[in-house]
Amino acid sequence: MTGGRIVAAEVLLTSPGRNYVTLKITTVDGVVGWGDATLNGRELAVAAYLREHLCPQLVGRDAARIEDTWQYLYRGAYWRRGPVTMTAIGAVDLALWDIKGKVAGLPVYQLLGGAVRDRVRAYTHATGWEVAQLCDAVDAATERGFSAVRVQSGVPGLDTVYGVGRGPAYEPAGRGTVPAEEVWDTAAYLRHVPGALAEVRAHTGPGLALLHDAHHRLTPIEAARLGKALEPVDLFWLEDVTPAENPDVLRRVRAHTTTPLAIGEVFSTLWEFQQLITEQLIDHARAAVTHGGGISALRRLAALADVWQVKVSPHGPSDVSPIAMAASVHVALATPNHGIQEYMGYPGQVHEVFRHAWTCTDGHLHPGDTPGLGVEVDEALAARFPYEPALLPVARRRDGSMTDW
Ligand code: GCO
Ligand code: MG
Repeated sequence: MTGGRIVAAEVLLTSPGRNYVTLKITTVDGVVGWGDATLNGRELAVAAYLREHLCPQLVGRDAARIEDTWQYLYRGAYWRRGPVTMTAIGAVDLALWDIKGKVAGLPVYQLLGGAVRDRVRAYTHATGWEVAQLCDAVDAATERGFSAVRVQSGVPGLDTVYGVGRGPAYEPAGRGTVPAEEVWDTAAYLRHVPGALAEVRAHTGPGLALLHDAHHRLTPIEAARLGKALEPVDLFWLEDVTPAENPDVLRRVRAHTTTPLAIGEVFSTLWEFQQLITEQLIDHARAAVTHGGGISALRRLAALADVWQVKVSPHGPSDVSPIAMAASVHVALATPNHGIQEYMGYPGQVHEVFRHAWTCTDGHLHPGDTPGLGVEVDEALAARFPYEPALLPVARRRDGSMTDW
């Protein structure tokens, strides 16, 4: 049995604490595959892309032909690449791997060649407006068993800072149809962050892996300066130092600092990574499994990255659904040059709507041994949490001009 023809492809929207878009593919044999199609703040664009354009093409296709379907949808779009297209293709790819695993009676990592490690190292987030609070949050993470923690601190004079929440958990997307506006001041950030992170390092001692996300906000020379200033902190990585559009600028950053760099959560295809990898401008490729075109695409990225000693360390905030998290962890378990998996955790009843076999214990993830991806969606429960518009914030400089959030 190979899985048979696809007889239905449907899109579900649910919001158990935050919005998720889910693709459900059913075969003639009654096998169901699940894919994550969530693109934070632009959910309905992907839902429409799937419903209007891809689902009708999927019905009647052979569910077993994963790579052929990927090529068909990618090349067939003509208007290829881009986050909406690639998230939709990624969702289809995940659902088809889920079906293949269920038909074979094997977890997806076995189909990818089997485990190359016993468990997948994860990092989680710690945030604090004040350094003391941040150190407490780091301690809370290490008490949960994490050996790697992303640290984001408040900046004096700014009321809102990327990555730092007002409540117990940080969730950037805000409800409503108009985005929240934040004020950003790079000079204040650069004055404060090296000292704040040095205090965190003094608090933790040398062993703990510390990560920091600059969230696309710096110019090349500012990024170089920050990387250099952070060298004594011994970061595991400094993430998204410059905006994603121009990879060439990373050459300047690299010329000035040995702080490891991680980039790629907003990338959609292998080609956006090509120069960063082949010129060794980054140390970690941060693709998200769905946003980057699925398991099939992430494996291609890992193969290219391996040649250049770059690690693949996928994106894993709360907007990467438990289905995509499962897919990411299956790939991680079976991929030699996997680096680390981000695990932010999930709000609300996400774990009940998406019942998952993957586990996060002692700072490590494991996909479990359930056939397929190992996630089943409780559709009745999902229906009790209807989609509500939510958007990521936008950012302005102190003079009111727009900048990168
Ligand atoms: C990360 C990311 C996220 C993004 C979010 C946007 O490294 O986890 O930067 O926090 O901001 O995924 O939707
Ligand atoms: Mg990031």
